[in-house]
Amino acid sequence: MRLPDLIAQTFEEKFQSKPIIVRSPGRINLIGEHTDYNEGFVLPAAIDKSIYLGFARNNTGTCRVYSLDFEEEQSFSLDNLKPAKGWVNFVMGVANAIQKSGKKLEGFDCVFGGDIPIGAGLSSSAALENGVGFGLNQLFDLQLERLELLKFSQQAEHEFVGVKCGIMDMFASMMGKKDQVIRLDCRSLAHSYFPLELGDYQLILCNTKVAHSLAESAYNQRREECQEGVNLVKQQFPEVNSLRDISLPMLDKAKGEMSAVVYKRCAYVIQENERLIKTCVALDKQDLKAVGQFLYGSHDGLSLDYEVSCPELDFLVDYTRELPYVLGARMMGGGFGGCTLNLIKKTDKNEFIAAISAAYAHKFNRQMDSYEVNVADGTGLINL
Ligand code: GAF
Repeated sequence: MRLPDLIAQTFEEKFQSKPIIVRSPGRINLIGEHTDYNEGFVLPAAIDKSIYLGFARNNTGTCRVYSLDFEEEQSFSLDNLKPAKGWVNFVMGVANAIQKSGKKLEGFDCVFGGDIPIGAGLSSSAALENGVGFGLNQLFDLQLERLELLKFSQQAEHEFVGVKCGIMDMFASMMGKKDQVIRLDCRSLAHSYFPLELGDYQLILCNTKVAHSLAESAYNQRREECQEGVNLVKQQFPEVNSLRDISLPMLDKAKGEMSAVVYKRCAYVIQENERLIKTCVALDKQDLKAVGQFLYGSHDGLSLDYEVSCPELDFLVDYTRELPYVLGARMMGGGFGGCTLNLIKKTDKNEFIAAISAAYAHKFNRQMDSYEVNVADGTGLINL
């Protein structure tokens, strides 16, 4: 049975009413990692792996939410919402953000489940938050724009989940368009779409299947380190507001004031923004070899300077470096586990997956997963 049908069927069994069904996708990011919260650029896209959610009003003050994947039901009242434990925070966080904006919610039932691998760095949490916002907007006719909804998703992440994430994941999931990559300026939220034309090449994700526990604390710490760098550069260049405004020569002028760690974090972000701009030029010229080199450059920066990689991710990227049919690879997302993104020749896909899976299993005594991803539309209603 297709996932949306399964959601509808489960909903009717549990709650005895017919739901509306929302699809909300995960995302990939071609390049531009840890640049979003530094007001830089990112190059993500929504993918064909999604969470599906069914919603109906229940005419009470209580919300009942069932997770198909966790086989667990949670309920909460809309009065005085507070962070709790586990996945229900993603739902409550969005409901809370909507209510704080002055919009009125009433009791609802929800069933959700999906095929975005959890903890793989494909933004299943942003997909869920966007799906909740989108569904409640429809259900209660709140007249909220997509841009408002995705900001509520980010607010939920900050206030209920405790991760001070940037805007990239929710933006890509909500605003994605089939076969198009989004070039997003995370300062102004100005964005443009362009087709991802990879010719004989395609993107394959390799999932390390590890999620090191450092991820959340290190993420917030990186944000603080970047801010510390900005504050120090600002003493000499008062016009500076974020790393986006800082060039390497400017950073170098303040180098004596900052720790070596803060310096390399900031240098990475500045270089990653430059790499992204060059990647757009290379994509425009269909120069995929150059794109591949920028992917490796991004990985090296993330691993050595930003220090958000891990042995499993490094191994998967290093393994590809000598393979003639791989143009580039890098870790993707927040880091400390999850997936690598690989630009590989279509004809060598099977050989690639077999070889890298065997090498990974041999090295870590653990199986990796691999996925072909296609670029898909963002969050929306679907008809069964
Ligand atoms: C995570 C965050 F949620 C994003 O905002 C972004 O910072 C990313 O890590 C790193 O680029 O996915």
